[in-house]
Amino acid sequence: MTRTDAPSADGIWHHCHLLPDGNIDRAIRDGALVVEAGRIVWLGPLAALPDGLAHLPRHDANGAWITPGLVDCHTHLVYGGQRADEFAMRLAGASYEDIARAGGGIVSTVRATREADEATLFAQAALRLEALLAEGVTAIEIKSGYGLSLDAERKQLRVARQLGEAYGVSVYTTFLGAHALPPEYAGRADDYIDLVCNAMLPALAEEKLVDAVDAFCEGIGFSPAQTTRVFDAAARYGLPVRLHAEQLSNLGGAALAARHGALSADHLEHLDEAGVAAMAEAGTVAVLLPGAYYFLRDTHLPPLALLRQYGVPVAISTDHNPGTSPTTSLLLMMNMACTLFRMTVPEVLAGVTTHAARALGASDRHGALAVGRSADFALWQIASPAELAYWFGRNPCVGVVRQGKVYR
Ligand code: DI6
Ligand code: FE
Repeated sequence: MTRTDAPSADGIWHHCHLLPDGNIDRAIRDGALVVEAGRIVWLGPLAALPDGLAHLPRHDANGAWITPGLVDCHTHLVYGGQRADEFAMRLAGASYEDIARAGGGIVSTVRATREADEATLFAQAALRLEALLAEGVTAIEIKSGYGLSLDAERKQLRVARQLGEAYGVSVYTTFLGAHALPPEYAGRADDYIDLVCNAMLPALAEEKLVDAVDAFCEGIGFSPAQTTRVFDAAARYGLPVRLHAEQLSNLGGAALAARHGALSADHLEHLDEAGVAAMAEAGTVAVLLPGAYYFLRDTHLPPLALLRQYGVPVAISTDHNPGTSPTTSLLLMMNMACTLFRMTVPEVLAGVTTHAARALGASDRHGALAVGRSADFALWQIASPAELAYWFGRNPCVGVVRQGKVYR
């Protein structure tokens, strides 16, 4: 259902339990949530509902738990084609790096993305987005990085904006021009970084298509020096930065990101203590991506104990992309963060709400139910919030409200 046909959520949501900020200790049993003009105007125990609001129409939540809409803070949702054959090659013995060096991997998705028109990209991404939205996602980050030319990056970012409009979901765009070296720049990575910094970013920022800037700092991606140039360019346009760091090796990317005041450093399987300390100091969120860890059959765990010890906020996301994490289930990522990364239920609940919102620089808009905010929430047929991390491959979401409209 797109935004134009969705009914209004205005009124009193009752016969429900509320989990206002993902923290089970602050749950409100037998609660009520009041929406007026698409915004939350009151929440609390039903018994305390102010008389002045009691006349509003009622929505019976049938005993559901209501949580803030989930936030998927790291995705590459818009691209052409898919890479199932590459998955088969990896199963037959080729490594992700082997495939990338042989011109497959990211670059094959770049070819398919360049060939697709906006309508095709929209239609393909919309199916994936619908799956995420059916699990209560109300805010999502979408990166470019499969175009790698000004026109093709623009096309991806425009489609990301169009998805936000059509579905009434809050889309945060990230320019990831420094994702991979396009074939026409083979052997000339610094020249490509010039293009990213001096042509692509200025144009796309001017067109208001960019909310944040990211890079892939890795042996098969870009060096710390090249990443620094991208971050300096982002600063010239007043744009926040994030970084794919320490996924396959440790290049000190997380500390580099922290020095630039990054919103987040993401992946982090090879993060060391110096990187953790730098992130804690800068307030940079650690975005962990169990889907990529699982799909690459990685065995090098991100340093959860150190992240806890230093108090670094940890977010969880799908990293939806065709190469390393073709999942459309944030709930499954919550379960996998528990089983694979040994995170706790309270940690993963925060990881898809408050901490994920912070990774987007949008803590004041997403990740919590609060008076004055846009009505973005999900209804779940569950007896305990732990069920959100418990089931895998089963979706207990029974209703979604996005931007004040009821979707299901
Ligand atoms: N890390 C990832 O996991 C994705 N991008 C990145 O920088 C993978 C992208 C792909 O293989 O298409
Ligand atoms: Fe990614």
